[in-house]
Parts: sequence; C-alpha cells; structure tokens
Amino acid sequence: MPLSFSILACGRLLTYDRPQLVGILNVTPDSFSDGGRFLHVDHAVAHAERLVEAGAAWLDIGGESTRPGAVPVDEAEETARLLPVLERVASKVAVPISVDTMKAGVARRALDAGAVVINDVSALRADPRMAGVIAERGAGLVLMHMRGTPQTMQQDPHYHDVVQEVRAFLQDRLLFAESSGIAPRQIVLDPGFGFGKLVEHNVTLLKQLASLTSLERPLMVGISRKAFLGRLTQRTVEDRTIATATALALAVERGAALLRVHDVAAMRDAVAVAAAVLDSGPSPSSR
Ligand code: HH2
Repeated sequence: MPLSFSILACGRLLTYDRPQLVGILNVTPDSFSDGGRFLHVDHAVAHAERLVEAGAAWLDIGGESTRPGAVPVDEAEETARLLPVLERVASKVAVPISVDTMKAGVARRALDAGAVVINDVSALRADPRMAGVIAERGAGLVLMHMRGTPQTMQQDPHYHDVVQEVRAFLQDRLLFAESSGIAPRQIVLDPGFGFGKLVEHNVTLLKQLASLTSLERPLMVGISRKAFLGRLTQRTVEDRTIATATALALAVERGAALLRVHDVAAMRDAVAVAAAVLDSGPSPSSR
C-alpha cells in the first residue's frame, strides 16, 4: 500500500510522502473536547501556530460543533466565529487550511479568506449549493459518512454490515461529486468515526479501514478523543491521549492518510513510528 498521496485544492497540488496530521481548531463554545477554549481570536491564532510548530501539515478550523445533539448555528453566527480567526491564521501559517462547514455560504467566504479545502461532514447533502461552490473554486473536499444529522445520529444507529454500508455511501457521494463537476483528485474520504455509530461499529470500521482504500482516494480519520475511545478505556475526554495514539497507529497501518487530531504534539510520535514501520519494506508473509 503506497504511503504517498496528493490532493488538488484551489490550484495547489498538495503532495505528501507519508500520513499527515491535521490539527483541529474549533472556534465554538460547545465542541466536545476544546469547546470555548479558542473563542478569543488571539487565543485561537496562538493555538493554530502551536499546532503547526508541533507538526500539523494542515489545519481544520470549525465554527459549528457537530458533536451528538449539538445545537445548529445559522450562517451569520458561524461566519462571525470563523472568519476573523481564519483570516489571521491564513496570514500567519504556511500550511493548507480546511474549514469544517456544511454551509455553501460559509464555504465560499472561507475560500475567499484563504482556506483551500472544505471539510463537509454531510458529504454535500446538507446544502444543495455546496457542490457548485467546490466545483467552481476547484477546492479540496472531504466527504464524510454520517448516519442522520448531528442532532439525530446517535439515536439507535444500526447497520447490517457497517463497513460495506459506509463504503457504498462514500462511493455514491464520490460519484455525486464527480457528476457535479468536482474532480476525484480534489476529494478525501472519511468514514466518520462517532457519527451515527455505536462502539462496536467504530471498532469494526477501524479494524477494516483498509477496505476503504480500494476507493482510491486519501482517507481522513477523525478519532481524536472520541466517545468510543472513552467507552473502551473508561477515560474522560482529557485523558484519552494514549487511546487516541493507539487508534491512530492502527489507522495508519490500515491506510489512513490524514489524521485529524486535537493534540498534534503527542500524536506526532505515534504517526512517525507507525509510518516508519509501514515504510520499512514488505510485510513478512508468515510469522
Ligand atoms: N469529527 C468532528 C468534526 N469534524 N470532520 C471529519 N472529516 N472527520 C471527523 O471525524 C470529524 C469532523 C468532531 O470532532 P470535533 O471537531 O473535535 O468536535 P465538535 O464537532 O464538537 O466541534
């Protein structure tokens, strides 16, 4: 399995020779892990700079929480939270910036302000204008699997075969994006850990992540500090660093390209070791 990958984003070909860390910056009062910490622009910008210094190859900035049961915000509120931070961060860091939004209007303004990738956790379903904005601007796009909406997704999620259903969904959204004029080279796929999934669904998806690599697009994985890791370890959100590092190493081994994390400094080592082992030649065929 090759470790290298590339994404076309607003005329830039982002090319990487190994899996990369995406640093999360939530400018929201209610995100499950860092909610309320970076509402002040100066704090948010300082945190973005720390993430890049620690090794983030990419930053993902969000102005609306998508945790289970989160209260939706309107476009004006999301834009007001996001833009002042995005503008300052884009002028200070050299790494590409994605914006985590489901709204075409927010995406358009974010792309004007320096973002080059839109991370749409609804996979182009929430706003019918989103595909047009991405196609017109040639932006990078993350398509993520979610069952329902953040408000409903944890109400009794069930699957016959979670891996096949997530794979079929991502394939369908990839085809939809293509039919809307978005090139496959612009697209990253994400199985959406924690979005309408029970602990066993998340564990199965992680175990069989490699079966999503046949879709031939880079895979993003967002497992940082998520509730299923808390359920497996009985740890609180602040205390899930080792669980996150372990899950990340397993994800890299199974083909993950972009690891969306809160704690870049800690996760850098996990990804460095996992990538070096993967890169060290063919696996033995028997023990
Ligand atoms: N997870 C969250 C938000 N956005 N985007 C992608 N592509 N993949 C994910 O797994 C993902 C995501 C939820 O995490 P976080 O941003 O920390 O929390 P909140 O949604 O509460 O702001």
